[in-house]
Amino acid sequence: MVSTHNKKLRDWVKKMARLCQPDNICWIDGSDSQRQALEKEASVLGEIIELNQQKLPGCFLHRTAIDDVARTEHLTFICTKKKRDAGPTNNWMSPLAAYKKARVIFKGAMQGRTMYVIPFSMGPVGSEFSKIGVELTDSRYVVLNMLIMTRVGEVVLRQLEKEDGFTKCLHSKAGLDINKRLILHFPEDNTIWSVGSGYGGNVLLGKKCLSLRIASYLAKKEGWLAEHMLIMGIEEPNGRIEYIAAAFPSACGKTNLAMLIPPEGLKIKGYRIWTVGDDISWMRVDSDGSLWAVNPETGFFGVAPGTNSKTNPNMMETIKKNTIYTNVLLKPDNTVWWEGTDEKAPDQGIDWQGRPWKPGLKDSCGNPILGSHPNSRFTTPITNCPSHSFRLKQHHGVPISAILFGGRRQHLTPLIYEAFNWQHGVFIGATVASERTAAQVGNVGEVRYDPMAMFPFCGYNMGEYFKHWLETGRRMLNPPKIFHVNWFRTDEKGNFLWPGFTENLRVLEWILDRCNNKVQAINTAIGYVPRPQDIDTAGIKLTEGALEKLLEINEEAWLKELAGIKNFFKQFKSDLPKELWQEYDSLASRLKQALKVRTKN
Ligand code: OXD
Ligand code: MN
Repeated sequence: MVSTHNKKLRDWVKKMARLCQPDNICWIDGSDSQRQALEKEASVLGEIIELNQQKLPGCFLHRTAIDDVARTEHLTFICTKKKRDAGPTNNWMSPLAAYKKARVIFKGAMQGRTMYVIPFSMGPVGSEFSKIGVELTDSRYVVLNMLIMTRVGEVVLRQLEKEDGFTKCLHSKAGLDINKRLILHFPEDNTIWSVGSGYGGNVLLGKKCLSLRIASYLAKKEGWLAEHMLIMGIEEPNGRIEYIAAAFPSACGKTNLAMLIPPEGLKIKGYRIWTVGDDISWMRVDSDGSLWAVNPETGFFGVAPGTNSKTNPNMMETIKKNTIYTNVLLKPDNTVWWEGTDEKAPDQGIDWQGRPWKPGLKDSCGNPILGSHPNSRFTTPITNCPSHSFRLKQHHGVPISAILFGGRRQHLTPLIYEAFNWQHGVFIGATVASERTAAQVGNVGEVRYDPMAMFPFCGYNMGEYFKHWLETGRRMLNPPKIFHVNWFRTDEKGNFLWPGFTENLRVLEWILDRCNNKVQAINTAIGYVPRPQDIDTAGIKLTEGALEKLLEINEEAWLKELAGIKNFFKQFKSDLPKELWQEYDSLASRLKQALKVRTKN
């Protein structure tokens, strides 16, 4: 029986129980026995399906409602007293209106159900980096996922007795009705309310809601950074490990990059990758004047389709056990399949909607019916990953040598370029743009600005967020160098110019060489670009002239891009730091100058 002396916590649980009226309250202690009992219960009730335990030990399948398969950004709100504090990029509601609206939906929503109390720590328990949350939920699926993604249970309650505050997270599936779905963040109250959804990104409240939206607000207040970034260590041939953090909008290959296996051509040099995290990085300036980072999570919530032993062999290994699959195809032998995995499609199966499926099925409009949803997922422990870092538990995190920003762009941005300095790097981060993918509701393929890949995740005014980045740079003696990468540039026929995946290590190698002042670069209008000969291409076949094309800068196209940037920036009005307009003007004049020189020649 779990208990706590924390009166604030006990009172809050009672108050929320009065609102939601569950039949029972069950405290999650983090033990294997309790988890196993919940797995059994959820299986009996049909909430999860136990998979083939010989082939996939400890693995289960879950299906969400068909209109509940991705984060619903249009139903996600930042609720601050002043609208300006949420900024122009967030949906806003006043706290009063939001609580009132949600309270009606939460009222009695847990009748006939159990309310689970999940005390969790984002980051190693007791570390200076870490934050504690408590999630109340009526979903066993949420409990089982949180047990993978966060540190849960007694140990957190004991820590909470030494600490003051925690993030109050309330979730109910309620009727899983999209018309009564709300994902509400109250940064001023350190509170999250999520109702009407069962999709991970909306309901695993430690993840996007706490670790990014609420944490970014706390980070601004307390002087650190909460970012949508992977963290990886690259062990160099001399045995030294350099850590980088990288921000990419959803589904740009962040997870694949975080755990890549060095390609054949580079293996001979002795590189090795250490995975610290694939999604979120909390970073602090330490007394050595450098930036240090921890991954607050303990698991991956990865996208299944397209994951295979070419794109991500380490992940294929990771998800063989203790994994919860969501919305993938169920095969007759009780294992799972998704589009773009290694094996060819089974002759038959049950699709993500629970219907009989076979390859080649078409809907009434003639479109293929997929076996798994394009945003189907797996939740899996990071320690299953063969490349997981031995520093995951360190309270101090890892020192960051380089920060990468990236987007999915068919044209314009070169394979890699480097910022002139921190301020220029913040401008590069603030102007990241990417083509939309299936991880978000909306039109796939549409280009949108996604500063620092935080557009959907910044819990306050992004103008203030940019200021915070600039200020953080000023506090560092050894700021990480900042780079921008684009793995997705295509030729005129739409073919990718760069092989990507494991081969991206060739670009990381150049980045490390730049961090260690080992290699020169070309000074261009947009930043430092590699000399083609400095990217090691041993063992890959690029088409004739591909590398030059990948590194090409088209000043005219960039000048057109500036118009889009201007419009994007204008929405922040006086909240946009003047330094970013300075960078904008400098870039414009460098581009015009370069264009003049080019046309003269
Ligand atoms: C995610 C996302 O689920 O960024 O990680 O959408
Ligand atoms: Mn993400």
